[in-house]
Amino acid sequence: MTADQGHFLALSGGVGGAKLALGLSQVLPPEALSVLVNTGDDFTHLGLRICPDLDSLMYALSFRANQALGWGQEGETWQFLEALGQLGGETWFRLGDRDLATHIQRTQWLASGLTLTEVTQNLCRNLGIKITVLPMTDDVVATEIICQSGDVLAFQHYFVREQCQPPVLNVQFKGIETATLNPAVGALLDGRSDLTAVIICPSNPFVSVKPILDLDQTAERLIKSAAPVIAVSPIVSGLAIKGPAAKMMGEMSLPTSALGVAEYYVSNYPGVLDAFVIDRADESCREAIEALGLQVFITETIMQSLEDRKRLADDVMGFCKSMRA
Ligand code: FO1
Repeated sequence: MTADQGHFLALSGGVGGAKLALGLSQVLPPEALSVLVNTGDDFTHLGLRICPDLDSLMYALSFRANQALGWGQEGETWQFLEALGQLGGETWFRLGDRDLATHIQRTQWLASGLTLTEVTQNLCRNLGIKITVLPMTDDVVATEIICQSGDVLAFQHYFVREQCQPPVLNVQFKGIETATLNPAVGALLDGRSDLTAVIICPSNPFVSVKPILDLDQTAERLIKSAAPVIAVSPIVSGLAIKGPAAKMMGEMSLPTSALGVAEYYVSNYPGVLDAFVIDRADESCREAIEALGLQVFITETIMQSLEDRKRLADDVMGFCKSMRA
């Protein structure tokens, strides 16, 4: 892609989103890509401000991500955690020695008065990341799980400490009513720059993408923006989502198929999406998704290697070119 192709904004959360964001960072010049990241999973633990989706993305972009775990850093050691356990500290949320440096440095910069955006810029610069990584807001938005028992759990307490065991009634994003969308993104979406397209990465539509779309009129800004919006399905029907997320989505009768995700976006955010990317395994859903008014693109969407990430990113660039203006 040449430098005159304008600017791309990717919306991302979790590991799936980070994979495509890495691919995009490899096929676009750094000044052509910004990634807007969910911060609803963030929480304060042991006095440290933890931002899992920002960290998954930064570690992916700087080739430090722990591929096996899906979070934290490659080649991690656990001396701190072991010592903490011996002192009777909480070890359910596993903090590796390298990962711990991120949380300590971020917490220190926040305490000195920097915004989360400024902290993220500093961390990215020191990690050698050249694209723009933006927290969705500098305010605090906390994803909370409302259990069928009536208990309300912080996301990490539900997802990691309780391992998604408590049956879920609903999810709420505390603070979202008053939080402000990152101003840098407001400029991109409100037409004050050459935004070519918005790419919704293959992240959990409910837990990772919904907080971003619900924040400060972001969905409305996307509709008003001239830039087309394309989403990559996070679910390949052939590979139903595994583990705790599947249980949670099942309990909330949320979609666990590519078609279901398309229906979720169109019914909850009418007018936001222009196109939807599905895997070849879901080719049979093409007509049903087109009937929702979406342009459908089909390719390999499963990303295991760096080559896969780059290829999908390249395909998405091609799709952006051919999307109806
Ligand atoms: N996920 C786990 O399942 N167990 C953990 O012990 C764990 C620790 C952890 C530490 C730092 C970090 O940035 C992420 C961590 N995660 C852990 C993953 C995290 O809960 C999820 O990646 C996101 O919240 C889901 O988007």
